[in-house]
Amino acid sequence: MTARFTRNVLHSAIAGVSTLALASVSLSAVAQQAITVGHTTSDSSHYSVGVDAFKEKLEELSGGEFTVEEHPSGALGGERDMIEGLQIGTLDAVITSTGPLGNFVPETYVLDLPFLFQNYDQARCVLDGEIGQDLLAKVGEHDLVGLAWSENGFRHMTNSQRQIKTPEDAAGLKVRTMENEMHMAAFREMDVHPTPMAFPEVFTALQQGTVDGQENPIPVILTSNLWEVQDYLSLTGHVYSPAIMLASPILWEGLSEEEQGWFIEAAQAGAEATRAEVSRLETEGVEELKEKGMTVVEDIDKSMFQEAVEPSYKGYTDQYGSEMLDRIRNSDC
Ligand code: EAX
Repeated sequence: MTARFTRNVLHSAIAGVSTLALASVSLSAVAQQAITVGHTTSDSSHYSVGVDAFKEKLEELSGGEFTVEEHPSGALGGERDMIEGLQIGTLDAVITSTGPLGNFVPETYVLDLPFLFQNYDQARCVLDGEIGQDLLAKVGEHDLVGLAWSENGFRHMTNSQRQIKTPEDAAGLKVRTMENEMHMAAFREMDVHPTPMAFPEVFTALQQGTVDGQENPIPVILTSNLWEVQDYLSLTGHVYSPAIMLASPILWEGLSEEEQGWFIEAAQAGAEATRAEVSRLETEGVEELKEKGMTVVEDIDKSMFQEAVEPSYKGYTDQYGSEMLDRIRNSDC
């Protein structure tokens, strides 16, 4: 074989290899897909801890085929806006409380009833069991994809006017609530004036005195700096606030079965991390809020609040029946 021929063969082989290498590099660059995940709490919140864990697990399972872009602090709108965004495909995934979810999936309203769950273990047990899985399936019937139940936490009342020790102390206050008819009905039973509002508007509304108070779990009160505009915190724990990681059906339909499995496993990893952070902040966070100057009422007789809001259950069962409520109450969780 002449030297020239050998050289030509060599050159074309090198050219071939480099083209192939270039193609594989560009292919892998093209193949990597960034998944946008929105939520309303800050990038130091319990949801953000969950996004980090979701990202790590999804990148691991997909070998880098998928990566995650977090959009915290309501950058993409309130929870209701973002859920609507999933349905039309303007974002890929959301971590949201169930606050506005009942407007899309009425079956989940049962979870928002006050004092339904007595503690975290019971709530997590129900959501991770058959009842929770049935409700995730219901989410799938409403143009959304329920990836996993996450957690917001037990909600407590804050306000700028006075210490709340009894339902009577709360009467007359204008309190921001989520856009959730179960929560609003419960507050009306205490003669509180519920003012539904998307979370991104809450800090300013409190700062300007448009509302006197709001109610949220410790992690939200702490990491969204609500202590800057609220003087009093009462550990009412009046309702357990589930969170849920939702995906857009448009994203979902484009995934293979294997890829869908990766998303579910990664969402579960995220939920686990969020729950651990909620548990940590449920205790450490109260001390931090005291150090930031909040007056914290801890010795609350919850039975007084439970009795006051009990009549709101009738409104729920009149409209939605008691089947799911009975299942939860009779569960062995
Ligand atoms: O999900 O709107 C609320 O009060 C929620 O707790 C908040 O957006 C975190």
